[in-house]
Amino acid sequence: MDAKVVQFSDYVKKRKSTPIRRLLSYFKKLKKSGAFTGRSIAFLIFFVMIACLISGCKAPKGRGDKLLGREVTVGFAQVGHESDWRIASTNSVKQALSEENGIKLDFIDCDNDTDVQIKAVSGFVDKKVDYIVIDPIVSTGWEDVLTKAEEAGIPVIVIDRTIDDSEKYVTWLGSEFTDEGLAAGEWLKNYAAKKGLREINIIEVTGNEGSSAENGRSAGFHKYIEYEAWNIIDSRDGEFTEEGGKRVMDEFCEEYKGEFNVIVAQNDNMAFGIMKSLDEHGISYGVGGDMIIISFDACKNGLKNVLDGNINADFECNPLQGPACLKLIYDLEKQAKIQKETFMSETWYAAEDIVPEITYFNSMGEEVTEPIVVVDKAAVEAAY
Ligand code: GZL
Repeated sequence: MDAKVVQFSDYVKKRKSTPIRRLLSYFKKLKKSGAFTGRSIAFLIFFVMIACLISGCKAPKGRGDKLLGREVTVGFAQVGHESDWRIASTNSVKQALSEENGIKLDFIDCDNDTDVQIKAVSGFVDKKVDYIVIDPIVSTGWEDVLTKAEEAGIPVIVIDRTIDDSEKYVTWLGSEFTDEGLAAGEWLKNYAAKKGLREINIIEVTGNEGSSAENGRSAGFHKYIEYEAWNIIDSRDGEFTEEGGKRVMDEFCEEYKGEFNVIVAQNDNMAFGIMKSLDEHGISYGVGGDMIIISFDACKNGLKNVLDGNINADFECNPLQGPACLKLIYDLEKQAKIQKETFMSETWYAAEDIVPEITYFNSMGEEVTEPIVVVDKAAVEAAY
């Protein structure tokens, strides 16, 4: 799916005239007919306005009222604010689900706390919002609160991470995380062959345990560890944060220094913390370094590090889901048929042109060939 930023108005024809415009043109015709003087028409307009105010007719607040015919309230329970990816995701949704587009957004940052997130969703049901959007911190524990939403007749849209223990949501929009892990494995296999690396000894720093992003990236990459008989020395949870990446890499440097030559960071912010730790431990990394670093997300600062040769490869996960989420709400308002799943498009990046493309079997069992894009200044500029 193309992640270009689209405005809500792309989906609706602008109205040619409004009730107010029609009323004013009627008064102009009255004046022209000579039936009423200008002063009496002014009085007439005044009384119509008073009548309108008394009858409580609501002047539309934003364009959205006109576009949707009503103001739609949406509760959004976001994972937190742990990474550049997350900030970009929040901004994309807030920009799309805006008053301008006819949406009243009730946003809750759940700060990576699963209890807070369940309570937030339950609270949205109590508030009788029109729609609920969830980016689930973890993929389980959702049946009860989704049943409550279903019984209240409130459609739930899941974005980014998946819910794996309940079907009580209308649609999911996000990335195929397993493919990200598989693509990283296939890239490393080709890169190691081209570099003549005999030994692959891996340290893995994962994201939030139990999140579908962590589950998918681990499942995909570990297929290659198995196929290629690579050696994985250890794997620990860095919670998708820079501090978490630094903490885990400090531990690994103490426990395994000299035993590993590949580091897999399941997002860029952990890679930033990992690089800080390697610097402190005097360990070189990236292009020409002792450590190969593979990362995920491909945020702007991540791609800057690829361009600078600090990160060898970065597998994009696209956070710009706001416009597509707005489109889903628009379609639901129109009772249009919607897909149960919508996938974002993503790009695979590298610092060097040693592996121009990769061919592998994706999570659907299809053999795919995908380009590896060498990062340049333009790619960094265009990144989220
Ligand atoms: C992936 C998303 C992950 C990102 C991290 O879709 O849920 O969470 O990879 C973010 O940067 O914290």
